[in-house]
Amino acid sequence: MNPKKCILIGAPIDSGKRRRGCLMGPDALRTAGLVESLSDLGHEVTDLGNVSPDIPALTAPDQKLHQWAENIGWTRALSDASESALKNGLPIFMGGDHSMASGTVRGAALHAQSAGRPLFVLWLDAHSDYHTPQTTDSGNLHGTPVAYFTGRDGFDGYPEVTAPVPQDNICMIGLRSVDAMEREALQAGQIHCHDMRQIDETGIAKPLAAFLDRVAKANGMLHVSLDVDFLDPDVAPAVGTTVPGGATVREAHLVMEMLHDSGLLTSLDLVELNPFLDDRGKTAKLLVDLAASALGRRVFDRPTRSF
Ligand code: 4U7
Ligand code: MN
Ligand code: MN
Ligand code: MN
Repeated sequence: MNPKKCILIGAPIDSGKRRRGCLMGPDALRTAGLVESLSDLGHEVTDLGNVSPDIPALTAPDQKLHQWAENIGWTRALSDASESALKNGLPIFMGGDHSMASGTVRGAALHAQSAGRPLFVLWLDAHSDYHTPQTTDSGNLHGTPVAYFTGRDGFDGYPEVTAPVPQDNICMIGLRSVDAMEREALQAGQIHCHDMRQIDETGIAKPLAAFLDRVAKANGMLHVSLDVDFLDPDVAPAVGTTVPGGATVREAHLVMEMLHDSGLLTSLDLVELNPFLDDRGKTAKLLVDLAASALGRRVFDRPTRSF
């Protein structure tokens, strides 16, 4: 075991969409035992408490955009928190809806840039979150973080993206709800997209192993953003945007176990948990177990002997 300094940061952001409840996510993850589960593995764990943003006095460029100023405030605050936590350890951001990744990834990219290393992003999600403020129909900004941190246009008023994540450094796994405008942009670009059909056909290990190989060869840093709706709603009901046909419990654990074995993980988001919709804490507990797998929980050391 290689003990890490895990830095837990609460991000009770609820402004990325209209349905409320993600603000309770950090406390649900605490209640489900995130600190204890990671300490039990031998890590040094610090909970820094919740970030609280300054909200600028700004109006949205378009009325459809929900809570534009709040999202900008959160992006700035979480970017700063991410950049500074990465100097001291492995930040784990407890969300909060997915608009928080605009901040966490921006900060990680700035840190990587000053460390002289490339940043890679693993996006585990039913959705690609690749809308710009112009292409979104819902106006919900939790559908836009990937467009923001790759440097797409339309985010005037947001902190400038001086270290955009190169599209080729991003791998999305779990996709099964991609809007027409997102698909068009993804198909014209370089982001590695693996939909659930491909996971059915090849298994989840294959595309992940190929991506991790690339991260290792580039001496990259690796930010992982885990959206609850990556998982099948039967096993993870506590999310507003359920899409049937998601990852199984074992597929998700295998991803986390492979991340641990790779030694490449440098920051992690746990996002979109809406405890208001949970079933006796089962989704919160699953997220805690997944984080534990990513930080080294295992049944046996591999390879196991044959019985
Ligand atoms: B999440 C959606 F239309 N694409 O833009 C949109 F399907 O962070 C969903 O992945 C976005 O949960 C989902 O509103 C954002 C919709
Ligand atoms: Mn998402
Ligand atoms: Mn999603
Ligand atoms: Mn690929």
